[in-house]
Amino acid sequence: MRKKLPFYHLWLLSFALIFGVSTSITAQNSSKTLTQLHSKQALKSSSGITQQSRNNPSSINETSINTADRINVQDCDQGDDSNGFENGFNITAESGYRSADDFYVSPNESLNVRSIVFNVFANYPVSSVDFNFYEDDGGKPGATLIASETGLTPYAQVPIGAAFGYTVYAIYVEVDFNFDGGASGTSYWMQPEVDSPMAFWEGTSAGTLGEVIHMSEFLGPWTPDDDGGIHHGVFKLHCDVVVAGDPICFDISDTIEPITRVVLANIDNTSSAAIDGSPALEDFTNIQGVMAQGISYDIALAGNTNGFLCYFTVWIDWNQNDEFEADEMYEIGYIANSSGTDGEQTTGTITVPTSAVLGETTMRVIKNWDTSPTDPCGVYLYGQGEDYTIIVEDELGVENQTSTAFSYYPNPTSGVVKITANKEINSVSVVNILGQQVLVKENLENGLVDLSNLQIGAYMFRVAFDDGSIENFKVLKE
Ligand SMILES: [Ca+2]
Ligand SMILES: [Ca+2]
Ligand SMILES: [Ca+2]
Repeated sequence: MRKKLPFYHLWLLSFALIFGVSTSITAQNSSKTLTQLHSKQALKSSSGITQQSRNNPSSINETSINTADRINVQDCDQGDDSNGFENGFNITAESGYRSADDFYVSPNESLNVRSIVFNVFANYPVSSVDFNFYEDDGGKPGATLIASETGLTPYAQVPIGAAFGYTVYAIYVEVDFNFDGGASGTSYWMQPEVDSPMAFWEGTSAGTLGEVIHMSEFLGPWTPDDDGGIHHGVFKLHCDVVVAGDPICFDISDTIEPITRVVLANIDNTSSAAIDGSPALEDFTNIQGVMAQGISYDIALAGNTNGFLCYFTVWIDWNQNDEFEADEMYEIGYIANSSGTDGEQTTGTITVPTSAVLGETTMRVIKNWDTSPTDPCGVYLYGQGEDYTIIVEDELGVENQTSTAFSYYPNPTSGVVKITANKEINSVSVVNILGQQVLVKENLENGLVDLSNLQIGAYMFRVAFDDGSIENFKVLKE
C-alpha cells in the first residue's frame, strides 16, 4: 500500500532522530524521499510534471533582487521566487534540522518587515510558525539570536501547486520586525520553523539573494545546503501586510496516472496511457461535447491504474458560474489493474438538468487512486484531471435537429418489440426485474427485439443511440 499517514511520518521522524539518519527522510513508502529533496527526484519531478504549463498563481512572483545592485535596491519586498518546486529543506519544528537564508538591509536604512511569505511543502496547512533571526557571521548564520517570534498563526496558507507527494503552500505570516542596515549595510539570517508533521522550505537554484540556504543538524555548525549548495529559500519580506494570492485549482503531487479515454455524448477522446506522460490537468477544452437539457447520456471512462484501484468523478458547470458545485458532481465508479488500453472502463449516466444554462461550459474529469474524488480543485497524490467543453442545447432545438421520433410497440408483447427512431441505434439492452441483463443487441435488424425466449414479466429496455443519448422504457412480456 502507498497511503500516506501522518503517524508514519512521525514514526520516520522519530527513527531519524533516534538513529541519526542524516538529513534524508523517507516521505512515503512509494520510495520517494524528500530532504533536502535529492536532485534525481527533483529532475524526475520536473520532467514528469510540466510546471511551466501549469496555471501557477504563486504569490511569490514579485521583484527579485540582484545582489550586485544591493546598495540601491528597495529593501522591502526582497526575496527569491519559486522556480517550479525544485527542492525542499527541512524546517519541521523539533525535527533536529534548521534551515536559514539571508537578506540585506541597505546602509542607513531600517527595514520594518510587516509580513513574510514563504513556500512550504507539507501534507496539510501548518499549525504555527516560528521565526528566528541571526546576525551574519562571514556568510553564514552567527551564534547570536537577534530577534525571534514563536507560535505565529499564518493569516493565509494558499495551495499553489504540488510536488514530491506534498502540497506546496504559500504561507503568509503577519509580523513586526525591525532590522538596521548600519553605516555600511547589514546581512541577516532568517530561520523559519513550522509546526507540522513534516514540512520543507522550497528551495530554488535560480535564486540570487545573498547566500544559499544554510543548514544545521542537531544544533551543529551551519553549512551550505547539503543538496549541492545551490539553493536559495523561496520567501519575500514585505513592509506591508500583503494580500494572499489565489490558490491553484487541481494538481497531482506524486505520479500522473492518466485518464486514457473519455466517452460522453459526441466526445470520444483517447489520450496517452504513459505514467507521468502527460500534464496533471490535461486541457481538452478544444473538444466540444453537445448535450441537451433534460436528456440522459451514457459516460464511459478508462485510465491507467498503475496496478491499483482508481475512481473517476465528473463535474459539469451547468450554471456556468465557473465553479464546480456539489450538485454538478457525478461519481462514476472505479476500475482496477487496468493498463488504460485494455478496454476496462467504468460507466454511468449523466442527465443534463433542465435548468442547465444554455451555451458553452466546462466539464472536468478526475481520476484518483483509492478514493472517489469529491474536490474538483483538490491536490491528489496519484491520478489525472481532464477538462472539456460542453455545449448545452435547448431540448427542443435538439429534438428539432435530430427528430428523435422515438417509439416502441407492442406493449405488452408476447414476443417481438419493434423500436423505431429517426437516428441510429447503437445498442439495446434488456434487464429483468432482478436487475440482471438478459439480452443485448448491438445490431438491430429492422428495430426488432425478440423476447420470446424470456419468461413472462416486466423488462427494462435501454436504447443507446449513436449520438450518445439514451432512452429507457419498460415492456411487459405476457
Ligand atoms: Ca539566499
Ligand atoms: Ca489523459
Ligand atoms: Ca457551477
